[in-house]
Amino acid sequence: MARVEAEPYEFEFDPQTTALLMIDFQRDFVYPGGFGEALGNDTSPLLDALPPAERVLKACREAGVFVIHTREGHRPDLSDLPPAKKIRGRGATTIGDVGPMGRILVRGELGHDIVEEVYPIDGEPVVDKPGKGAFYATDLDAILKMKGISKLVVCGVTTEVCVHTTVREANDRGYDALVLSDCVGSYFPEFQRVALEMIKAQGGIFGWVGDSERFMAGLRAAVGDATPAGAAVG
Ligand code: TIU
Repeated sequence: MARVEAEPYEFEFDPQTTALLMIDFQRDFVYPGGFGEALGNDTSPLLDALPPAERVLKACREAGVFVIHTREGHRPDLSDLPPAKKIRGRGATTIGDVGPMGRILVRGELGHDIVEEVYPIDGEPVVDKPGKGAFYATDLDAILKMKGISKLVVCGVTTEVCVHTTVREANDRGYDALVLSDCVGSYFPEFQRVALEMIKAQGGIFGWVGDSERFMAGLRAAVGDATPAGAAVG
């Protein structure tokens, strides 16, 4: 059993029944030219979450922790895009329109795909989701159940939107989630702070908050430092 210092209290997990959930690290959110910028945001704060998330991803791969990625986006014919989502914001450029990285938030386009720093490797499922939450209209719950997963460690963007929605959905389905504060990013510093406060308030009303260093220290203590890079444990 691994133990991680976290708030509101220690997060305990068995690496064999825990998944690392990498939420929506897509060019459309992280880089200029995508959906994030089309909504009027400066995307640069999201880049700060990438280096620690990359370190956590590497540590989990080396420890044999199951890794799963998500992407928010829609079918090229936009048949799964609610009209309300298409027109929300009254922007000049909206989902499905052509941007500098292809059609915005459309599956198969460059901007929709995951940034290279945390790109999935073989054996790591990628869940394509039409909504903010990763459980809505996806097979994420089925995959986690098949793998016997009961705990989630969460990285991704953005903190108060897709990360929050997914952690709330996970909580209602009986999963324990640890959100790593330096591995999640928001366009708004105030939302980043408050979103993390909300998760851990009221005794951890829908999860735990830790950080990459404390998580990796707990993981190392549980699986040992001797694990050769790339080797699966157990
Ligand atoms: N706009 C914003 O903050 N986020 C999203 O639209 N999607 C995700 O958070 N992935």
